[in-house]
Amino acid sequence: MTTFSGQRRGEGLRVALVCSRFNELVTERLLNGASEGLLRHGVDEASITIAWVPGAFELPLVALRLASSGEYDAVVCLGAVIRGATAHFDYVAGECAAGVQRAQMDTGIPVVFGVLTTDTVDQALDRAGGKSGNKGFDAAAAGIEMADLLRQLPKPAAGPRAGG
Ligand code: INI
Repeated sequence: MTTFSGQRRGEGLRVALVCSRFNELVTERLLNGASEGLLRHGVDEASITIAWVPGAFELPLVALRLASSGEYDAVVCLGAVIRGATAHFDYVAGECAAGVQRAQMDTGIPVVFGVLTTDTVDQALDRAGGKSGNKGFDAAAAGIEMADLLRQLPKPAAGPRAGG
């Protein structure tokens, strides 16, 4: 029997954080949590890149560019889509999630969905370093775990669609 299990070993990994400015009060806290998560798990500060985008809708394009550059082992998307603030919550959240998933499937590089989707600002703040932890930290840990797992798995036989 063979078992593959990614560990939270960040040593030697290069990680890009893509952060949305929309709802910046929340997203800067997610970014701080994600940075702390990377450093805590051994990622070198010099190996962390941060890119800002206007809103969650723009996260997938930039994540795709970074993931396909060959310069990163994982990309972590950070954003906050808050229902109370917009009539087009479902479009922004849905397209963001679909685009993030597509970016990782098209490149074979882990692209993590560290995007809060909540009804209120308070719920978002709870998950951005408040009483429900920091989902940015968790997203960073997921990126490290996935990058480590992919290091262990057999290489794809052909083409980027087969997973890098
Ligand atoms: N972007 C967010 O990241 N969160 C939101 O809650 C949000 N709302 O409420 O509209 C939001 N809208 C902007 C969107 O992501 C794009 O930046 C904009 O539509 C331009 O393409």
